[in-house]
Amino acid sequence: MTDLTDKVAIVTGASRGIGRAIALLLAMQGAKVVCVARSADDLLDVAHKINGLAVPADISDEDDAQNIVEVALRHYGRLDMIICNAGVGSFNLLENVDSAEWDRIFRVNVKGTFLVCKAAAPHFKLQGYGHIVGIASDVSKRTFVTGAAYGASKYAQDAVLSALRKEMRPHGVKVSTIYPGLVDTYFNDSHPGGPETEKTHLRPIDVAQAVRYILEAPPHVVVDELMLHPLTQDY
Ligand code: NJP
Repeated sequence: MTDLTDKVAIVTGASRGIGRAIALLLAMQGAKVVCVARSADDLLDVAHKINGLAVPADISDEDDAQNIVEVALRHYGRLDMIICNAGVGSFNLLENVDSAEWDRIFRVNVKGTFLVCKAAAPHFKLQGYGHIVGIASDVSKRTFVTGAAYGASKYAQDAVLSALRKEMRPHGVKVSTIYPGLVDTYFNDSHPGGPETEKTHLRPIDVAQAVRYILEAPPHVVVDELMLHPLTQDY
């Protein structure tokens, strides 16, 4: 088993939803967490709770992405893992998808994941270990009506992570991808915690527990992919 005590983890999208739950759970295991999101206020709140570091940043900006890794290394002197969780989405029939909205979704989900991985890869390679966990989606592997833009971005994000897994394995670096079904978060302007989502959605902590399981795997084991759904979800 890999002990997370004093390991340094970057969590993107840590200000709310799944990323927040991951940051809190990793900190409970003794990890030092670098919390990333654009909105400083929510981020500071999470970082304060876990005595972690808040780094307000837009992952789709290359300078920001490089800076996240540099700040983590400068502040803690090491970097062990990155959870590429930040993502956005909206759902519309293809003919109604605004091209600016298409660009926004791809900029965060695909380019953002690419840029954060690009910033971390040389460091992980050099040290000969490291772990990147990407939060993709069950719709990285299936299509649905109104899902052309979001689904395409999640297929592309999955391809980025899958290629990187093959590039990094010879260097001792793990890349894992999680594919959750519906999760009760603020995603696409949702309001979590309603009585109707209790049975229909996973909780953010369910995904965080999957991240913990993957990170705690023994050094010789890599969990390539992990899919989880609420039991009631039809897919
Ligand atoms: O969404 P939400 P989730 N740079 O909206 C941040 C995937 N997923 O937790 O920047 C940096 O509660 C944002 O903060 P802010 C989904 O695709 C979800 O559900 O201030 N950070 C916030 O902290 C995504 O990859 C479901 O707006 C950026 C966080 O991201 C991941 O789960 C199902 C950013 C989003 O929190 C987490 O989403 C599924 C940027 N450019 C996959 N843009 C689901 N909820 O049902 C956003 O299969 N953030």
